[in-house]
Amino acid sequence: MSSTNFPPLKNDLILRVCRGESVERVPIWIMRQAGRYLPEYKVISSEHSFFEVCRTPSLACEVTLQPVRRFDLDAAIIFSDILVIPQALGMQVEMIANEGPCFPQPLKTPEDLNTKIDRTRKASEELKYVYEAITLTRHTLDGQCPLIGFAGAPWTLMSYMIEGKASTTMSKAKRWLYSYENESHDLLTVLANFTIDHLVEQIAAGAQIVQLFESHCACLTPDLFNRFSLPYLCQIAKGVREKLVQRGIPSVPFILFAKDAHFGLHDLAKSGLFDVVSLDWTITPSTIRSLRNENSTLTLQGNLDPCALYSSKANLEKFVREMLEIFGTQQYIANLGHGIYPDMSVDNVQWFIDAMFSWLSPSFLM
Ligand code: 1CP
Repeated sequence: MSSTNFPPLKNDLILRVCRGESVERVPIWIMRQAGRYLPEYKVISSEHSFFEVCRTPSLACEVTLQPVRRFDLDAAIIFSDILVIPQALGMQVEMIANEGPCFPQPLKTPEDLNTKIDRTRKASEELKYVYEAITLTRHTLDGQCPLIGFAGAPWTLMSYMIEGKASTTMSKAKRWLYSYENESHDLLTVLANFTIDHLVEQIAAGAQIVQLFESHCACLTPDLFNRFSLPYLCQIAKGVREKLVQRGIPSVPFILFAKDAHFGLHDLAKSGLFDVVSLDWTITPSTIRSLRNENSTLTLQGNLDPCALYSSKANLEKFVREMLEIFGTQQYIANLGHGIYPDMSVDNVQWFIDAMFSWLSPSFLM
């Protein structure tokens, strides 16, 4: 299937917002919109393992389309996982039902960097299945809405590779930052370079936006964030753009989600490297206003507490109104402050989307 000649886009609202253009309505998509809260996803995942779905383009395409068939969403996100990168570098990753990812042989000492990771591997060879899924999905979407590609940021990947699974303290991974500083930078550099190639290949295959997830900032001090996360986020944003220029591929909007990195948001906004900064639900209205002042071209995304989806329809409408009062209706993409949980109801997701749809930009109502 060709990664050119894609069907024309019928809904480019989110792309216009990312470019800072004025829009008639706030676009909306939901982090982890494809997943276990959808009955149709549960059918597929009862028949196929998680990584089998990721590795089979027709299944990944089907699961990506499920939420956009059901809801009026303004973007689809390709079904994959951030952990395909450690896998591609040679590490074994298992997905344990109701628990999450598990690395049976995590990195324990810096010597493991020479034995458990194969630096010679290339994204273009190891992750072809992701790019095939993107091309197929972009054709099958038939221009309904743009397709988002994504990757996990280096620190988040490094923390899984060392912890071996989700952790609240991240103390094993943080031990590396304090005791093996050079080796930590070595690993983060390998991951950043691989991530650049993975995002460029996704764009070459048809992704129309990319989002980088730095999900594990909550355990970092501002100093650790400045030394071990921020430089790599910036390196990736620059590196992707440079490689796209070299390959003659038009650039696409870049969204950064650095969860719990409140101490780093101003630097991220000021850097001018990201078209969109996605915010979690802990961010205060005054921080949101100051980010807007910091960089007038920046689009913000977020930040409803996912647990607000447990509330009544009337309360959800109130939360949406409050969000719009804080963010405004321009340079803003409505989303949750993190991914949706498996026990959330599809009706409440519908109410959230309906509530967003009922708010049109005042300038377009005149
Ligand atoms: O609609 C979509 O967003 C689907 C695509 C997607 C994305 C963007 C999946 C499918 N995973 C991700 C990103 C991802 N994966 C992140 C970054 C976003 C975030 O912070 O949530 C992270 C940290 C992971 C790692 C991961 N994979 C977790 C989190 C575990 C933890 O440490 O808390 C889990 C549970 C997975 C498995 C997974 N990935 C995706 C799905 C639908 C699932 C559930 C698997 C299942 O069916 O049981």
